[in-house]
Amino acid sequence: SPQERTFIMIKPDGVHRGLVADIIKRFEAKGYKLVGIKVLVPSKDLAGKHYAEHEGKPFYPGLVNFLSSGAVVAMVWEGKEVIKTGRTFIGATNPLASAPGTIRGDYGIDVGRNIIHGSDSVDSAQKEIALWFKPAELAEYELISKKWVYE
Ligand code: DAT
Ligand code: MG
Repeated sequence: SPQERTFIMIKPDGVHRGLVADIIKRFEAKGYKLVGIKVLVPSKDLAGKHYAEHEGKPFYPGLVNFLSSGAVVAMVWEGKEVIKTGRTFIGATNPLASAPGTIRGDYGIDVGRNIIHGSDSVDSAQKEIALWFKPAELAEYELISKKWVYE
């Protein structure tokens, strides 16, 4: 769809390493619109729900513990193909396999410290946005730059 939304989250390692501004800058500079943002320490319950698709895998408990171990920056970004572009910005799950220029490729080494999460489909984006944000926390507005980004 022309104006889809994705859920992007800077994990505790990304916050501690001071990468928040760099990550936001990439989405902002591309032309995408920020419609929701907040900083929080996720509960284990919230972290577990977020990663429910991985329940039962050996890395799941550590993953949930890690996500709830510190502050995260949860965001919703909007724009044309933002789900796919967000995943491209982020890079491969394993930072050592991520191309330079991607967020994980530029800043990460171990898979359990891969800095950032991004929705991987329209379906997961809808579920994740609903899990992390109330509708009233998402801003409805039009960027003045819209006509200079889209033709
Ligand atoms: P992604 O975050 O690229 O969507 P995913 O959904 O497959 O990757 O996994 C979610 C997170 O779980 C991932 O960001 C890091 C962790 N993870 C995935 N595979 C792992 C593995 N083999 N060992 C340890 N952690 C892993
Ligand atoms: Mg995933």
